Parts: sequence; structure tokens; C-alpha cells
Amino acid sequence: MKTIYTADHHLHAPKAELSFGKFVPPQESPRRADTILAELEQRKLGAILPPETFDMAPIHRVHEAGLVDFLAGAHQEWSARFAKSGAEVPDALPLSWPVPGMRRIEPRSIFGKLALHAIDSATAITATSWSAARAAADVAMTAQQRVAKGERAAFALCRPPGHHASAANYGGYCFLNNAGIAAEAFRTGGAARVAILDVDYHHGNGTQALFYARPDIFFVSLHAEPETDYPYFSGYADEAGEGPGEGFNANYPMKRGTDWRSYGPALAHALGRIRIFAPEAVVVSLGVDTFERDPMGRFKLASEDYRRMGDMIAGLGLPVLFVMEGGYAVEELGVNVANVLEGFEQAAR
Ligand code: FKS
Ligand code: ZN
Repeated sequence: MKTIYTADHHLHAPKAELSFGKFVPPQESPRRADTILAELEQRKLGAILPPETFDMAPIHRVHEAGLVDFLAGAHQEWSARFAKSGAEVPDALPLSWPVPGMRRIEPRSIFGKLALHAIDSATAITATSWSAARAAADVAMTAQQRVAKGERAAFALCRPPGHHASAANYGGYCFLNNAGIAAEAFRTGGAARVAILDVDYHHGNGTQALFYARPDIFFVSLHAEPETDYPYFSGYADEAGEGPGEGFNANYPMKRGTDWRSYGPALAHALGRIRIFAPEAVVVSLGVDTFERDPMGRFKLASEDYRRMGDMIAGLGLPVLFVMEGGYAVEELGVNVANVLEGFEQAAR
């Protein structure tokens, strides 16, 4: 399986992350993608190719212009507010939010704009974050095109990740929804139905929201219960889609401590639903923060379980685009990701 990768992900490297009231070194760091790349190279899993450059059209098919324009100019506007002081410009973070009952009118103030567009205060914007986000979308699109043109599978080594970003909002380390952009691209390319399987520890609220009212893109997610884990306000089992999309969204929220004994059957069930949906392509939002030693996730999957995961996904017998999302146990990150891809390849052969 070929991997699409660019070192441009280094352009997104915030100085710090606000985590439980403290500024700490970012957990979503460039080292993550570097270590995954190193493991794929060492295992000789397949060619590693650079992305092609796409125009904004695939991004605009899933994101509102208001978010895209804001992200493209946010750091410029932010740094202008610090120009007089002469001090180093910090990374941009919001401090307040327009909660229900308030007006969602875009303010002129950059501080207000950050508040309107962000879903959390853990997603810092640097001077070059937008370039990295664009490059990640190019990575997803390039891998998507290869699968659309007939390759059985491809791996988009995206960073920053994407599944928390919705049409109008960014956050959870995500700016552009790489998996959503790719899923929509399959549709644009003529696929009648596309499934998105999200196995990241966190619910893919952004991806779910993008396609919640649509019957053509089936979003299926296995994740930690919103009662205990980010993003807290999305991911319940009764979220089944709305309007024409009713029945085309499936959530499998699971308890902290979940290991393969209950994860495996849930995955089998989710795959069964995808099989019935009969998509022409599957996009896998691949997060490995379900790992037993992940510092953020609280599931208990072992490294070998990721081979089983890849093997089961291959059992669908469908074209698959893997898109990188989360995973923070940097030492074992490459092994776990490569295990999914190798498990897939061995079964797909
Ligand atoms: C702890 C703060 C945790 C943010 C959690 C974000 C999870 C991101 C992810 C993605 F795939 F998008 F990267 N709050 N320092 O893993 O879902
Ligand atoms: Zn995650």
C-alpha cells in the first residue's frame, strides 16, 4: 500500500497546548507523523509519495467559506494586535464562546472571531498552521485519487488531523476535515455511496455533522462515551442521522477500559452495517489513541489488535482510504499504525 506524506506537516507546531488549565508541550506534535513515517519506511510497506497540490474546490465542498477564509487569515489578524508591543507573537487561542442564547454574528475582533469558529482552547493557530492544514488536505486528496483510480487501498499520513472539524468550526487539533473532504471527493468522482469508519478514540463530531442529514455518506464511529471523554457533546448511540440522512449515522460509544474483547465485536457489528450499506469506497479515520499505553485515550487495545483491525477492514473487500487522525503514544505510534496497514495488506492479498 502506498503512503502519501509531506514534511509540510512541520509547519503546524504550536509552542504549547492548553491542557487542563496548564500550558504543556503539545501532544499533537510533528514527532507523531515523523515516527509513523520512519516505521513505514523500515517495514517497506510500500512507496512513500508526496501529495499533489489541489485547488480550494474540494475543501469548499465540505467547509463554509466563513471558516476557510477565517483560518487562512486568522494568524495575520491576530499578530496585528501584538504589533505595537514588539514582543514575540503568541499562538492564537480563543478565551470565550458564544453559548446558546447569544448571537452568532461574526465580530470584527479577531478574539471574537476565534471564539465563533473554535470548538475548544486546545487548538492553537500559528503563522503557518494554515499551510500545514492545506497540505494535509492535499495528502488526503492525493491518496483518495489513487483509490478512486483503482488502487485497492492507500494511506494518507495526514497531520494535522481532521475529524473534529465541521463545516463551520475547527478544534480538537483539527482545521480541515481531511476524511470528510476525501469522502466527498469519492462522491464527486462518481461513487454513489461512501462509508466513513472512524476508529479514533474520540468521537468524530465534525465528520458526523458534515454528513448527518445525508443518505449517501454513512458515518460509523467507535469511540469513548461522551459522558467521560472529549468532545463531550456528541457521539451518543442515539445519534442516527436526520431527515434524509436518518439511519445513515451509527455511533458505538464505549466505556473507558474497553479492550479487544468488546472492541472486536463492536467493530464486527459496525463493519456489518457498512457491508449492508454497500458503499463503493470506505474512508477509515485511523486514530490509534485506543492503544493501552496512550497518554490521552483510556481504551486497552494492544499492538497486535491493530493487525486484527486491519484484517477485519480488509474483509469488507472494498477499496479503502486510510486517513491518519489521533494517537499519542509516540514510541509505539508507528508500530500500531503499520500493524493496521499490514493486517489489511495480508488479508487483502
Ligand atoms: C488533553 C486535551 C484533550 C483534545 C482532544 C483532541 C483529540 C484529537 C483526536 C484527533 F484525531 F483529532 F487528533 N482535548 N491535552 O485524537 O481526536
Ligand atoms: Zn483522538
